[in-house]
Amino acid sequence: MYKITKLLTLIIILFPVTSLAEKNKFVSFTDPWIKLTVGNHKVTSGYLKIKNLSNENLKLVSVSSDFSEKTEIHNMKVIKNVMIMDKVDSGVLLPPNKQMVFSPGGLHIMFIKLNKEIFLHEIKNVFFEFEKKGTIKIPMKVKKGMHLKKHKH
Ligand SMILES: [Cu+2]
Repeated sequence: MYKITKLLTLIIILFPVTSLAEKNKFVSFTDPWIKLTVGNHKVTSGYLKIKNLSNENLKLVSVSSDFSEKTEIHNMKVIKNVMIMDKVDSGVLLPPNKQMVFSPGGLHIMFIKLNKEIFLHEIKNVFFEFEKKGTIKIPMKVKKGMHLKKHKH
């Protein structure tokens, strides 16, 4: 009996995130992927397209994962002909029916201090938190990335 109670507690704790992810109708996600790390780099980035399917403004406030110590939303900007990364602290606003594109050379998800090795074609769960809407779990696939010139880490 004790074991069953424990299991039920676990199910109740895990349920909110997964149920929201499966029943989510306010956003759609296209081609979510994570760049395969080179050598023993402890930092990598993730990309995808997120479309707002609702008729109200959405705001992506944070992203998290269980394979990195920190996960941040970054943007690239050019200063004196050199592309640098800029942390986005205020979240990303997504108007109705619009799409936000996370792509190499632009907006991206930064996984910092990886706590385990990631492998090619592996699927990693990443959690996207939307203001007033909650958190959605997105499976992201590990792929080989193209090398970008002038990309400073
Ligand atoms: Cu970055």
